[in-house]
Amino acid sequence: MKDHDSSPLSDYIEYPEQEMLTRSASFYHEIKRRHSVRSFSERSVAKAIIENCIKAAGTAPSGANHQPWHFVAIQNPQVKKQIREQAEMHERSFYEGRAGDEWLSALKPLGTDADKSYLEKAPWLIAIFSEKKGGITVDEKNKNYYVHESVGIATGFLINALHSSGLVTLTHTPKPMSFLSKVCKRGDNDRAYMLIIAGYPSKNATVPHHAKVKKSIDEIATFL
Ligand code: IYR
Repeated sequence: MKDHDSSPLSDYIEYPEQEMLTRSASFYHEIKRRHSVRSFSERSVAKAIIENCIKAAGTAPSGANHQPWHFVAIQNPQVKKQIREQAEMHERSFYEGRAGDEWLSALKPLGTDADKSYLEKAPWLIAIFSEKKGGITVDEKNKNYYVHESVGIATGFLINALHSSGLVTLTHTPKPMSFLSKVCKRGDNDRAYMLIIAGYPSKNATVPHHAKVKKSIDEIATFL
């Protein structure tokens, strides 16, 4: 490799192969218990837990390590109300026809509709923004690379961290989502990427059967 500043990979842990097998299997069993939940309890969740999960998301790999993301964690009821109102306005027009028949029939087995009461009920909404320009420090305005891919990976880390902490989540992408920039007071450089709803499930939370159908390893992977 070309000359560059570096330090030894001192925090890598090598496990015996048998342990790798059990660790990989137990990770699979843990993550298999993650479900998108649409019915939340109002029970509060400590800010420190959300902070740790966002810190975990912030360790994700990104193009040139520019970390082209920003997370706005919302627990303020007024802000949540604004988000719910705007989201429901867009969702109503989506479900009343804008989505089109094919999309609406794909959603039918999930039972979703324009009611987004969970946006006020859940203790935390985390709005994720992608940043077109940036750099290795927040005050830079250089080009960012692979922004969508990078923010997608960080979002995956965040969902995994929240699940591992013992919370349930929902990924929500109201369409259009641009109102989030305004509500969250983000500037022109930030584009709303996704909204994650996080908290405890309500007592009567359910999982649609459709959501439990996962493709088999043979269907999703090829080994050469
Ligand atoms: N944003 C809408 C619709 C929706 C779209 C997809 I693709 C989903 O997987 C789930 C819902 C909503 O939140 O209801």
